[in-house]
Amino acid sequence: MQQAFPFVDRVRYEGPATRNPFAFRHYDADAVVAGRPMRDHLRFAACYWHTMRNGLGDPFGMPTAAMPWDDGTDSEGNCLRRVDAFVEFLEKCGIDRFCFHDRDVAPELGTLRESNAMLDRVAAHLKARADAAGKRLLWGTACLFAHPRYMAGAATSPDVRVFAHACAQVKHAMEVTHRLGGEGYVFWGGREGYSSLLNRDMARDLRHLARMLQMAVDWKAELGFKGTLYVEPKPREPSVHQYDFDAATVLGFLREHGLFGKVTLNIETNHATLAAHDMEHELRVAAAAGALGSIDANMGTPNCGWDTDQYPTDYSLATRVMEVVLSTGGFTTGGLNFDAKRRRESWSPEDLFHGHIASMDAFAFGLKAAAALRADGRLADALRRRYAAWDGELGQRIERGEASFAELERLVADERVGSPASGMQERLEDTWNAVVWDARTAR
Ligand code: XUL
Ligand code: CO
Repeated sequence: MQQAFPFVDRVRYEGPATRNPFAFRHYDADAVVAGRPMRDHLRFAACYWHTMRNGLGDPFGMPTAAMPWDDGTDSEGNCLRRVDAFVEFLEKCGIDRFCFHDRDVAPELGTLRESNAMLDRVAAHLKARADAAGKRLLWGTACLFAHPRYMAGAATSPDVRVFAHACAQVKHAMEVTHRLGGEGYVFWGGREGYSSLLNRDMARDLRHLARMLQMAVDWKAELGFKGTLYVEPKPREPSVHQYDFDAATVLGFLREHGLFGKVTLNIETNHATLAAHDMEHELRVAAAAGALGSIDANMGTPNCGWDTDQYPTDYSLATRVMEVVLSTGGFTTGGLNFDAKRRRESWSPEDLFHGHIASMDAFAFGLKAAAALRADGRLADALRRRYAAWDGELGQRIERGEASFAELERLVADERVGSPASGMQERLEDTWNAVVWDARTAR
C-alpha cells in the first residue's frame, strides 16, 4: 500500500532539548505523571473533519491543502483510501483516538438509505483498520449543518420533515458509533439557532431540541450503547445566535428539560472565546456541575471574532485546562480532541504533523505543570485559607441552610465589618509563574 505520509516514520519522544521537528519534546506517552501514564491523562484524539476533509478554503478563496492520497471525488474507493491515510497518520503521530461526523467518512447520497449503506461499508473498513492499529473512537457525531435541508437548523428547524430527517440521521450515526466501540457521541448544533427572531418561535425551537435529545437518550438505552452523550456549546457562527450558547446556558436547558445527568458537556476553547469567556471559565462552570465530559482542544485569535480553530499550541492555556481536568479527577470517557485546522498557508501534509506535535507537546507540558502546581500546594492552600471562616460553625450552618436573614441581622447589627483578607491576586500569579516555569525542564 502506498504511504500517504512517506516523509515520517514514527514521531517519538526525544526530550525538551531536541531540534528534530518530528519529535516530541514533552509528550512521553508512557511516562507516569500524577500516578498515571501521560497517554491516559490526555486521551488525545485527532478529528477526521479537519485532518482529512478540510481543504483549507475560506469564504474568499479556494482550498490550498495538498492531499496526494485524495482524488477529490465521493467515490467509495476514495473514501476507503482516506481511511487508510487517516489511520497511518494516527499511527505515525502516536495519537490513540479519533472523532468523526458521519459525512466526513462517507458522502451524503440521494436518500438516507443510500447514504447509510455506504457509510456502513466505509465504517466497516475504518473499524478494521483502527482495530488493527489499536486506535479507539473517542466520539462520533452526525453532520446536521452542511446539507441545504438544514439551513434553518435540524432539531430546531421550523419544518417537521427536516426534524424527522435529522433524528433518523442521528439514529444511524449513533449506531455506527456504537459499532465502532465509541466512548461517546456529540451533539454540536451547527445551525440550532436563528438569524432573525421575526421568523422563529424560540420557545418551540427549544422544546424540539429537547425532544431530539430525549429520543437520543432513549435510543442509547435501546442500542445498549454505554458511551456518554455530550452537547458542545457554541454561541454563534454560523447562526447569529445559537441556542447552546455556553456551558451555563446548556446546563440550564438540560435541567429545565429533565436531561441533566443524561447528557453532559464537550467544551471547546474557541467557542468559549466567541462567548467572551476564558476556556477556564467554561471548564469550571461544567466541572462545578459535575458535567465536564470532554474537550475540543483548539484556540482562536480573540481579536478576530471568528472560530479560527487553531492548533492549541499555547503552554499557558494548556496548563490552565489541565489544572481543571486534574481537579475533577481526570477524564473518564472524554479526552482532548484536536478540533483544529492548519492555517491556509500551511498547506503541506507535513503541517498536519507539526500542528498535532506542537499541540500534544503543549498539553503534555500543561499536564506536568498542572501536576506540579497541585504538588506544590501553595495555590490550594491560599484558597483554603481564604474560605476558612466558612468551615467554622457559622459558615457551616449557612451552607446547610440553617440560617435566616433575621438571625444574621442579629449577629452583625452592632459589628463593624471591615475589609476581608487581601485577595493577593498578583502574589498568586507570581507563584503560578514560578511553579509553571520550573516544570519546563522537569519530566
Ligand atoms: C464546530 C465544531 C464541530 C464539532 C463537531 O465549531 O466545533 O466541529 O466539534 O460537530
Ligand atoms: Co468542536
